[in-house]
Amino acid sequence: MVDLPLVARGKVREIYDAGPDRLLLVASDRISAYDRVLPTPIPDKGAVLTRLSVWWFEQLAPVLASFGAAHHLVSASEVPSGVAGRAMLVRRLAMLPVECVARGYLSGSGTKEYERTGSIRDVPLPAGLVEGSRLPEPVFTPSTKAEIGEHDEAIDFARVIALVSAERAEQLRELTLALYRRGAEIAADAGIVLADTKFEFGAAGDSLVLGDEVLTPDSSRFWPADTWSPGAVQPSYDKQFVRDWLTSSGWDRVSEPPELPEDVVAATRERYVTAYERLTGQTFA
Ligand code: Q0T
Repeated sequence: MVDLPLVARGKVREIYDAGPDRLLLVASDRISAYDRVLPTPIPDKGAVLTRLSVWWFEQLAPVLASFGAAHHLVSASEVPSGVAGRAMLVRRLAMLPVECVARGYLSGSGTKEYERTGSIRDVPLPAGLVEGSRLPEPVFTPSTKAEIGEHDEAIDFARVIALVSAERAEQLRELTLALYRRGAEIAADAGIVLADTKFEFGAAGDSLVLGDEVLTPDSSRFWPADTWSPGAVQPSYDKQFVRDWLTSSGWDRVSEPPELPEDVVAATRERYVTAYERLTGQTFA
């Protein structure tokens, strides 16, 4: 499909060497659930996520510019024909060793941390919050990439400083929160709660460059705004049909995951396309 050297393979995407200062990021149609890649692809998922990412890079350009930063996208059209529509040609960067997560809502590991400490990372929070609660202010919750198969490891701000310098750590936190706020505002207009999201940055001299894919359902928690109701785990905008079906299938989450039935695949594809169309106001076609 691509006649370039493979640099890295993730659960649902691949990275290829596209020249000394270029990489090709290819999004597959694979889907993961409960930390496992399922055997059944979701048609067009890679294309939807790529087009969504490209659209977000455009939306976020003013926020990036206000920080003297940029994004890594070079072209989504000048890509090898075998992966047309689901690939991005990007600037090759020196990636910073910090996963920059912003959370505007309490969920998952954030809820656990809050229940244990009353804070999230270095930020004290009011009492009485529950799974799904909106936070008074979005919080920067960095992590470091774990070994393959492991979950990312939460780190405090002091550890970010130790990894990238105080000046850069501050910059990462402020830019991450600014990007999250803008993303959440745009998502809200589309009836989608952006609960949290993860950004990855590279450095180009003194400036930050936003890399990776951005604000997709694979890098973020998207919740339908109309059913948002704190107090329980919120349904996922994109993967809920898959999770519900896997749960009802009797799969033990240990053995090979089962093939998804056609109607679950179709409903899930529809969710990805609808998210794209609602966010961008464009038809996916
Ligand atoms: C990267 C240099 O591990 C990753 O993906 C697994 C398939 C994430 N990753 C990103 C890079 C990027 C980007 N994006 C870039 N622009 N320059 N490296 C490497 N791994």
